[in-house]
Amino acid sequence: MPTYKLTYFNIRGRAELTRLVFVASGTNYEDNRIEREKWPAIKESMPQGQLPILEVDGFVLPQSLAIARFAAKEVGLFGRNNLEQAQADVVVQTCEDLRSNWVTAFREKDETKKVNL
Ligand SMILES: N[C@@H](CCC(=O)N[C@@H](CS)C(=O)NCC(=O)O)C(=O)O
Repeated sequence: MPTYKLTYFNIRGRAELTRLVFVASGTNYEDNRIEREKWPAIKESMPQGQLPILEVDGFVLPQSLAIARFAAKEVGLFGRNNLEQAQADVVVQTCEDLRSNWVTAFREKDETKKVNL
């Protein structure tokens, strides 16, 4: 089994789906949480200047949805045929829609608009 190190900020955000994949499958991984004040010092060393990244035996993968899909494949949660894999993709995409909508609501200052989002 490879070693997995997931690096993200100390929030759920774009890393939570991959964390859930690892935890649900009982897979050992390092949950490396970066505090915001330390981010500027390491940003330039990230492949796309953003988080999350997943290190797999030292190989660095960026992009949260690619990471989540990869992790699910690694641990056997990505389906046994094309239809099951499409269902897994539906879960990935739905989680991303929920995350994105939550961020929009979180940032909305107008309480009336926030309720109706
Ligand atoms: N498409 C990328 C977006 C990554 C992204 O926007 N990461 C944000 C945190 S959610 C980030 O690294 N922000 C800090 C920065 O851009 O300096 C993904 O899904 O991983």
